[in-house]
Amino acid sequence: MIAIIIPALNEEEAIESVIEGFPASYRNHSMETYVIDGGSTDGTQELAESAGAKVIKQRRGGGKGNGVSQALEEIDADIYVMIDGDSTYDPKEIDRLVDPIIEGEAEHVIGRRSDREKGAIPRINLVGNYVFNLITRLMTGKDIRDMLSGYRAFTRESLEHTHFTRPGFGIETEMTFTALENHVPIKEVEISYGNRKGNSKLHPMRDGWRIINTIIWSIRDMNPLKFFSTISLLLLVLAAYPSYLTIQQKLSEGIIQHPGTAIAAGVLAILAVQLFVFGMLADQIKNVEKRLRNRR
Ligand SMILES: Nc1nc2c(ncn2[C@@H]2O[C@H](COP(=O)(O)OP(=O)(O)OP(=O)(O)O)[C@@H](O)[C@H]2O)c(=O)[nH]1
Ligand SMILES: [Mg+2]
Repeated sequence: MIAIIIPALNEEEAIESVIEGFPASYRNHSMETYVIDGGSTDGTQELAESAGAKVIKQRRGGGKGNGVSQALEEIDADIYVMIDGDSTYDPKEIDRLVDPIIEGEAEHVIGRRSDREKGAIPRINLVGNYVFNLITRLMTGKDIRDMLSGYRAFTRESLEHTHFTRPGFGIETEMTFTALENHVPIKEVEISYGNRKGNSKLHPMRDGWRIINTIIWSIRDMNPLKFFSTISLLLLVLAAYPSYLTIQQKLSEGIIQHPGTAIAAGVLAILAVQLFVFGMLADQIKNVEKRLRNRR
């Protein structure tokens, strides 16, 4: 069974067209559409039901992330497809996401929004997206171009060992990173993206900050050594200049005239070494965790 999961909060202008856009079955798989409703006060719930979806009421806190994780716990399916309820993604492109799974090419497929209608993603979000994807590529070495995309498909098996904790718009980041961390075969496919109907629930600053947080903690959990040694390296670079000044003074004048500079250099260097050692320790803890998990 393929379960379509649509998180929705006050999407009465768009919800029907999203639900009705999906076929009743796909390549011998039956399909069921679920709307996880975050407490809509407009006609979203009634319209979703009359369009043929099952409506699940979000019990757990607010935010898209809480809604999606509740839905994943309550719905049992072989393949899950997640799509926004604002009519920005095209249900007809479901084949692009699900085919790689059915054909055994991937277990987590992200729709890369490459064919975009003008203005569909505001400029500030485009800049944010670019930076977030760049950091992710640098830190994971994987060719991820649209990790924040809300249109994706994944298998039930790929969710093993996952437990989503991000309440709001960090959920996509968390999904991408947990898939990478658990070595789930991941693939991006090109999809189209249009202007939304109704009002946005995304606050670029607040949600951008949450996404940065999710990225930072995901990288720490996934690769603690890389995380801590990157910070350690930055501190060493910062320590280089005061160290240079101190050595130069000592060589040219025989005494250190500005002890403050020397202390700053020393503190930064010690911090750098400590963080590196801390990273090694965290890496070992991570290895123990992995071994325990594999034994289970
Ligand atoms: N269940 C649930 N769904 C939510 C909640 N907040 C937002 N959503 C839904 O999550 C989906 C994505 O939210 P959007 O507001 O479209 O966010 P976005 O796609 O990043 O931004 P724009 O489309 O550019 O406005 C939409 O279908 C929303 O209705 C919530 O608290 N609970
Ligand atoms: Mg949207």
